[in-house]
Amino acid sequence: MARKPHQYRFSVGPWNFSEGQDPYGPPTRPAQPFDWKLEQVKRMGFDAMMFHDDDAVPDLDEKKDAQIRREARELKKRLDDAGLFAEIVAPRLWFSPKTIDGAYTSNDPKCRRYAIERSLRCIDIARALGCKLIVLWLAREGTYVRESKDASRCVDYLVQAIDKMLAHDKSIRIAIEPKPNEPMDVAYIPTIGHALAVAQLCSDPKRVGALIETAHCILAGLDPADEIDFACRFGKLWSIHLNDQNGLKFDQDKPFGSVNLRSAFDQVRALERHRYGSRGECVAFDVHPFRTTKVEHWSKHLENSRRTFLHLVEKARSFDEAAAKELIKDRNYADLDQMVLEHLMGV
Ligand code: XUL
Ligand code: MN
Repeated sequence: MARKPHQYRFSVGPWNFSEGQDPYGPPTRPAQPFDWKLEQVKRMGFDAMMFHDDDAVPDLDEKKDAQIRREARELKKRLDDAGLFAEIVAPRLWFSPKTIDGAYTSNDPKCRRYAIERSLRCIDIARALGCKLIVLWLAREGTYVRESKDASRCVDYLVQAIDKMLAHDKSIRIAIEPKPNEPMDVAYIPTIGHALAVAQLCSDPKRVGALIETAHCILAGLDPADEIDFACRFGKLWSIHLNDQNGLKFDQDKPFGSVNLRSAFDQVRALERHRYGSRGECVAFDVHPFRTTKVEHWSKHLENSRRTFLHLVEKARSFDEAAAKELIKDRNYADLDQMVLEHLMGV
């Protein structure tokens, strides 16, 4: 019997309304306050927002715990009033002078301690926001100079940090967002396989899973749809950042499907196969406006990514699985290949 199709919920981060600066030039759009972003998210009809800890409580390193909690509770109220919820909170462990040589894996014990303390405060913020999912993008855990660190010891540092977080709040789950490079030359957790292997060493492996980002998989030379299938097979895909990436260069965060529509279809098909979203998971688009984007088109990349996604959900649901099965039985992959192309072209 066919299963009832489920609805998706969509999430977006304040950083997805970026201003267009790059390493070679200044912003091309004027910075907007958080309330403007909240208004956009509401207007677009998204369901949730993602936060870095300091998106929720700016300059939190300068603030006392009570003030941090108070500001987080005020934000929760604004989200409630807007009919939104916080999907994830992620510690920003790449900005402080204390994370120049890495956060959890810094060679300096004082800096490692800072990274852990900051992560525990991030969990306190998540708690005040009513959010149970902490995301770890391990931006600076890796090397520029191979001989500067011991990669095996760094696994222990990562596990120790995650264990402290798990012990701090028994109700949270942690989703590791792998990325193979940028800002580091070589990162310690480049793929979902690495993330899930680290999860197994933690004190409560059931509470450590993954967040997959399309562009990060492509940068690792991997197929994002296969990464999704792999994580889902372990029941470990707890959030997703759909976007696109044109080959091996800087992290582009292009609109979903903008480079490779077929790969986008395969990613949606993998999500559908595993009923991603039916257990409360959100679909997020970690996309940025092109630098050329005018102020009046500022949210287009998000709305367009969702449009493409929803069209591809229809394409996945209307794909002739029985015909595909016959072709597979006959090892006629040539016609299977063409069938996919014609389905996407609508011919
Ligand atoms: C970096 C990236 C981050 C994380 C959140 O490439 O994707 O925005 O998603 O920290
Ligand atoms: Mn991301």
